[in-house]
Amino acid sequence: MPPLRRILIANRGEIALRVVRACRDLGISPVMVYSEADRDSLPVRLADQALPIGEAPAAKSYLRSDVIIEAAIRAGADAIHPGYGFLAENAAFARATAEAGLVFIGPPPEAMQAVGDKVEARRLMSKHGVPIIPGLTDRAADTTSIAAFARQAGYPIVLKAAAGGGGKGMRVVRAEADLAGALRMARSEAGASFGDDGIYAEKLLEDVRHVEIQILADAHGHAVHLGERECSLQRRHQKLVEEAPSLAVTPELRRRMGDLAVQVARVSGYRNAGTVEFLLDREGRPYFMEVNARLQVEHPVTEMVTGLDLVRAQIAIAAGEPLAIRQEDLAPRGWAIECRILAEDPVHGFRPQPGRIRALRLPAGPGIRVDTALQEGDVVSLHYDALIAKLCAWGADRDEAVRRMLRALGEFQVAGIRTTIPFDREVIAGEAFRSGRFDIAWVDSRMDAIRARLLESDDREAERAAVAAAVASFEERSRSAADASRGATPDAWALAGRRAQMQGPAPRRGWARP
Ligand code: MV4
Repeated sequence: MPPLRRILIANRGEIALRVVRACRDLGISPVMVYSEADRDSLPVRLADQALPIGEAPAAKSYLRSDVIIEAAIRAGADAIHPGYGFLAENAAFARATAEAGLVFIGPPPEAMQAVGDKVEARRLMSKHGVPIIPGLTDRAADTTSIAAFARQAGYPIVLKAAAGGGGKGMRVVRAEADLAGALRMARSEAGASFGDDGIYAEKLLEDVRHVEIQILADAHGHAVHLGERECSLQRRHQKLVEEAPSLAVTPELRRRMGDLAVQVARVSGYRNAGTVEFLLDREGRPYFMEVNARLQVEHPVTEMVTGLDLVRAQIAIAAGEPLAIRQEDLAPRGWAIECRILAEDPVHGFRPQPGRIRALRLPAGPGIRVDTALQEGDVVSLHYDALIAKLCAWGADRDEAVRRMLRALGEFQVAGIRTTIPFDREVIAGEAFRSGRFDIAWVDSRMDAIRARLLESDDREAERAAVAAAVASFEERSRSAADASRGATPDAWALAGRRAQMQGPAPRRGWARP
């Protein structure tokens, strides 16, 4: 297969920029598509070509597969990279891309479908010796089979959508009396969300961590795993902090889970980059949960501890190149942590913070990587995901990664909207994160305490800002009075410079340092 020369990127924001950069590094020409809201965005500016595909709502732009494929043909692209979200795990889009004579940079549609149906996937994995969460391997016709399973396994159980994933349509049932109602609700929710109301049941696992394994599989039957990512720190299925490796994973467990993940890839006919999600119980037993058939948001932490470029690997695999990596050469080096920076206000229930970025200072320096498409003046729109940046810190060990992350969070300033940066500071500096004693329920269980601490530092910052503003205004007035008596007319720049010399930048709400 010939190498790829031009790639259309069917996405936006930081991940579109990530793929533009990978293309540049490979000497491939990047082509962007963009909605009306993203015309002036950084990935659009940095691409060789950019084609408009519609209005801001995703349904009128980034989800229009026919328009995007047409744009790819018109631009002379030979492949499409879907990023994550939008059309990334849409088997019909992958198929239509191939039918248009273009390479889809992702798994084959058949593999997507094999892992997309959770019940089919459970049956397949169970057949091949991959441990699954105890539960049904058939869709439930009514409450009978579920009730029988629950009586034998004990409550609580959880109802899940066969077509689901990522926590959508999940329902915990704590007693048989609640089963019929919960099943009805789960069914209608699944039907409305996925157009498929199939439901099955599992035993509810508690005190568990979410640990996932990154895999790469080429078109020549060779697959490797790149170790794990710890993703337990999340809120309502939105991951907030990820790290690689995981404190809960020993080298033996890494080998074991890695082998399982490679086995999952093999039996499902998987190709390209993918992630196998596990729940890990306190005894260190992994349970297969699902496969994410795409590049993931948190892929940079794996890149930092392996030294690999995952987007480059995706492109090479899609071009038919054999994987040039041997499993025995792979081991995590050092430690990497990612904080997802969201345009949400952590003090007020993570409510969305749309608006214009008035000023931006990005952290940098040793061990720091920032993935963002944000530029000063950009508008964060309610039409899209709240993820505005990913801040990653690498260290030779976990302590160094933590210290660098705290340093970088202190450097990071976004003016104009509130972000989750203060929340990240609380979590990373906290005892639970330092000691590694957290599970998937930790953020929810500690949210009240975290919010109280954020409010406290918010108040302190507001107080400081008010005092500093009063001092600055007083200084300015006495200064201009003195200048006026000498016949000088100080302009705004001179005033600002003088103020900066005396006390640093004018403090503003939302510009707090730790
Ligand atoms: C579970 C579970 C406990 N027991 N299944 C949430 C996302 C989807 N992938 C499956 N999820 C869960 N399935 C059983 N049998 C707990 C979760 C879960 C979860 C899993 C990973 C990361 C965060 C989570 C948050 C809440 C619930």
